[in-house]
This record gives sequence, C-alpha cells and structure tokens, in this order.
Amino acid sequence: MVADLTTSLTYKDKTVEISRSRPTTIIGERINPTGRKKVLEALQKGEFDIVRKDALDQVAAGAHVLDVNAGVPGADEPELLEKVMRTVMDVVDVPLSIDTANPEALRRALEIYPGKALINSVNGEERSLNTVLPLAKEFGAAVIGLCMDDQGIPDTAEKRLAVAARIIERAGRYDIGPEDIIIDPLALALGADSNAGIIALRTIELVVQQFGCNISMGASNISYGLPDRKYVNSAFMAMAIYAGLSCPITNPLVTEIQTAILAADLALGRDDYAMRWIKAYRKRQKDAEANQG
Ligand code: THG
Repeated sequence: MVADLTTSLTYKDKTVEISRSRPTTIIGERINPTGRKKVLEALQKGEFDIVRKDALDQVAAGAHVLDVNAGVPGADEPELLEKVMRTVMDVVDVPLSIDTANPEALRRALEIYPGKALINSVNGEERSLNTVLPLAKEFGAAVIGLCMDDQGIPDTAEKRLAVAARIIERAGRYDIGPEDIIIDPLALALGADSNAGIIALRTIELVVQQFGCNISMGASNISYGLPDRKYVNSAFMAMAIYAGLSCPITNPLVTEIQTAILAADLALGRDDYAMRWIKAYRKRQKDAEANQG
C-alpha cells in the first residue's frame, strides 16, 4: 500500500491540506518577476497594484496557495519580498509559498508570516540543505525539495529519486517528517529534450511509491519555446496528476489549465457528483456573460 501523506499549510486561522486523496491543490505562480516582464517593471518602480490584482485574480480563479517571488536583479530582495508578501496578505487569506534562493529574504519572510508557510525551495546541494532545513525547522514550515544538486539536474528518474531521498533523509535529521517535504521532480523543456516529460512523470511515480509524499512542479516549463503552450501544458498537467502530482505551481487564470486540473480530479474520483466541475462550468459561463454585457 502506497502511503498518502498530508501536508498542512496555514495562514492565520485558515488551513489548506494537500494530499492525493483530495482535489489537487493549486499554487498560483503569477506573483513572480522572473517569468513576467510586467511584474518586473512594476516591482522595479515600487508599484504593487499588479501584485494586488494577481493575488485577487488567482484566488478567484481557484488558487489555494500563492507562490510569491521578488527576485528583481539589483534589488534588496529581503526588503522587497517582505513588501510583496504584506501586499498579498492585505488582500487575500491563503497560505503562501515563499519562492526565494536568498537565505536572508527567506528568514525575514518566515518572521513576518502568520502561520505554517511553504518554503520554495531546498535542493540536494549541501549549502542549500544546511541553510534551508534549519529555517524550516525553526519556523515549522513545509519545504519544496527540488530534484537537483551540485551536479545539476540528473538525467534519469532513478537519479532524481536519489536526490529526493537525500533531501528527505536530511530533513529527518532535523526532525522534519516526509509529510512536510514536497518533492519537485523538475520539468524541463520538451523542445530541448524529448524525454523531459517522461523523466518528470517517472520521477513522480518513483517518489510517490517510495515515500508517499506530496509532489509539486512548475509544469509550464515543459512547453518552453513551443507554440500553443497551453495545450501541451494542460495535457501534461493531467498526466502528472495521475502520476501523483498533488500541488502544481501554475496559472489558474488559463482556462485550459484550470479545466485540465478539474477534469483530472473528476476522472480520479476526487470530485463527488462532479460538484466542483459543474460549479466551475457555471462560473465560466457567468464570467463570459459579464464580459459580453
Ligand atoms: N518549481 C518550483 N518553483 C518554481 C518553478 C518550478 N518557481 C518559479 C517557476 N518554476 C514557476 N513560476 C512561474 C511564474 C511565471 C511564469 C512561469 C512560471 C510565467 N511565464 C510566462 C512565460 O514563460 O511565457 C510569462 C507569461 C506572462 O508574462 O504572463 O508567467 O519549476 N518549485
């Protein structure tokens, strides 16, 4: 019997529980200047309206958790990340995924966060393990563990599993259980390597089989450089959910992605009486009517 661990995240009195026996948890990706020029330009000018809008829109579209990234080149990241988080927390009440590779920014973010956050991320490098895991323990946060280390991203699923195993083992030494480690198999571009999809899917299967832990992934990387990305992303999303992906980092405003997630949950018996599917359909109809009139 494969274990089905539950990761609990909180924000004030609100709890989000992540597991494969529940509907897929959506981590909204949009508050991120790395992937998005408009966000980058706004944050460089100290304007936060776009952050406020992205927070509200993503939650309205079904995001359960919001990823927050403030990695602007040349900026004071600890300061900026705190401002972005405060802006988000002013307008929505969902748990946050703190997306930074800067230990100082991470500590400060954890200090101001009222609840059990998700840290995005740790990886198999010694330096990362030794700085991020103690902070996760100190603040009682859950952590995304990336399947990469000093050698880069392994080119087989078996080797990525080995990195996941090391992250989980090292977390255990800090008394952080596997329920608080969410593994990211890493999706690379199919345009560059036609096996990128199958390697990610196989990694998910192996990690789930061995550890039963939750799985996250920035699934849109796989379509990088291709036309009509949303169709590739949504098909891959459904397959990855079947393999065991439980909390994708994605854009819920893209209808194809949102419906792929809902349809996967429906097909996998995680949507009793198709209530969520039908509710989302009605919301899309209502939104379409509002846009026409
Ligand atoms: N794994 C983990 N964390 C991650 C990633 C991952 N965080 C960052 C990234 N990958 C996921 N986040 C984003 C955020 C925004 C965009 C993509 C991934 C994005 N991209 C559009 C593009 O690429 O064309 C830009 C579109 C726009 O401007 O609106 O928006 O893999 N753990």
